[in-house]
This record gives sequence, structure tokens and C-alpha cells, in this order.
Amino acid sequence: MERIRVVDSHTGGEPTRVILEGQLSLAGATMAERRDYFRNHYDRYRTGVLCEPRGSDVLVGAVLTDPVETGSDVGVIFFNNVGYLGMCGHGTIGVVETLRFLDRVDVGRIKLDTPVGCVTAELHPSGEVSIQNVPSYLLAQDVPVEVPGVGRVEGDIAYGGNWFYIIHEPEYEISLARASELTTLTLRIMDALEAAGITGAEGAKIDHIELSGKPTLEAADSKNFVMCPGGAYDRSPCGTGTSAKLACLATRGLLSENQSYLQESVTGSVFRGSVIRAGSSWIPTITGRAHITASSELTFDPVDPIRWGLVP
Ligand code: PYC
Repeated sequence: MERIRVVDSHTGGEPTRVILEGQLSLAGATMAERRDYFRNHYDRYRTGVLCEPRGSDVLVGAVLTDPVETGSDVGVIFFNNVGYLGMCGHGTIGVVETLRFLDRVDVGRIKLDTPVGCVTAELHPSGEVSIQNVPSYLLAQDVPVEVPGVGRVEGDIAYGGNWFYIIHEPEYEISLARASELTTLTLRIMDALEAAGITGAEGAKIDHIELSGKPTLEAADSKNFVMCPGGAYDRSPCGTGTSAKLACLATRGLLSENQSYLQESVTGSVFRGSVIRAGSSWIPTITGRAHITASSELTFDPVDPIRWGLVP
């Protein structure tokens, strides 16, 4: 029986399942090479750990490795039910809480290498975690797309560690009660972008769609609904999505450097964000909190025909 030890957490309602290191040996001098090695040799661990019957479409997975950069503490590769993520904000907060749970880190700074660059996290005494994300930027403003059954929508194409299409206007009514309607809408927008050949830089697929709406919480600046690759919406305000959005607002002159912005999610959880300028990009800092939900051992029975997950 093959066994894999995992620690589960959620960050603002969005779950992260961390596969602990020591069981997989990933070759590669960079995190991108290690991600490719994982994809080519161990993709069954992604599907077995995250897909049904052990997991669900909402889960984001993370595998830990030794760091690749001098001065970094750990390497991390994020993935989900359909593939690999460049970065993951809620997942990074979940990884830091997992390392704290395992007594591997204390309050203070932790440097994490990801396939898209180095991210610095600060674990606060309160248990909150701030992550200084990779440089984020607005690539193209007010890009129109015709969406079958919906009509024309306009959004910004922006990067925050993943590629986003962010619709600022019109504001949508965002609530859990409307989640299935918003899921249908955002998946149609994602398909329409692909059909129209609208991409991020260097042809990168735009695989996250972000809608904006009026906040429910008095203190929040806005509420979002973020569709992720694989068809599940983010239960948290999405760390990379908030990073991309803040880069858009700062570029448009609607957010100053170091100005605090409270992003509420469809579930009512909140990330606090701000940016500082870095040339033509912005470095976002996103703060949130994760909680551990399980520490367990997954078992893979060699005679179970679907031990590596139900994959469409
Ligand atoms: O928090 O960056 C994020 C994220 C990406 C996909 C799901 N969560």
C-alpha cells in the first residue's frame, strides 16, 4: 500500500492540501524544471491526491521541495484538479500555516521559491500571514470580448502570478446564492477569450476570470468572484487575483502605493492588500489567515483501479 502524508488547511474558505516532502524526488535546477519533472513523472500524485474520490475540484495542492535560490527556505509547486498554477496566494498562506503547524517555521520571514519566482512571507504573531508576491502588472486595459449568450464584456488582462481577465464594470451582485449562475457566466467568458485568441503575454492562456461587485462587509472595498481553471470558483478572495486587481487599480491611478485595500470574497472572507511600484510592475503584499483542517495519511491500494483519481 503506497502512503502519502498530507496536511490540509483552508484560507478564507479555499482549501490547500500540502504533500509533505521526502516522498517524491524532483529533479531540476529551477522550480519550473521541478514542476515539469513532477508533471512528467508524478502527475498521478496530483490526480490521486486532489481528484475524487479523495479530493474535490475545489482543492489546491502543493508539493514542497528543497529551495533552489540562495537564502530561500523552501520550494513549492501548486496544482489543482486540471493542472499546474504559477503561484497561489491562498495556497502560500496555507503552506506557511502548515509549516507552522509542523513546527518547521516560527514567527518571522519565510522565503518560498515558486515556478514563477520568489515569494516572501511574513508569519505574524497573530497567525496572519502576509505574502509579498511576484511582480504583478496590467497587460491590456478594457479588452472587449463577445460572449455567446451574454453579449459584449470588457475586462483588463492582468498578471498576479497567474493570468486574469478582470471585469471591473458592470458590478455584479456577488453572493453564494448566485454562485452557480456566476460559475456559468465566468466559464463562458473564459471559453470566449480562448475562442477569440485573447491571451496573456507570450500566448499564455487566461485561466482565471474575476468579476467585481459591491462589498457586503462595511469595511471592504469590493467583493469578487474568481473562476479558476478546472471549473471551481475561489472561496477566498484569491491572492494572485487580488494582486492582479491591485496592479490594475494602481496603473489606472485608483490606488496609491501602500494604500490598504480590503478585498472580500464571494464567501465573505477578506484579504488585505497593498502595492509598491517596481518599474512598470507592482509588488503586491496580501495578508490573510489559514487554519489547519486535517493532518492525514492517504493510502493507495495497488488493486484499486481508481487509486489515482477519477480523471475526465
Ligand atoms: O489564491 O492565488 C490564489 C488562488 C489561485 C487559485 C486558487 N487560489
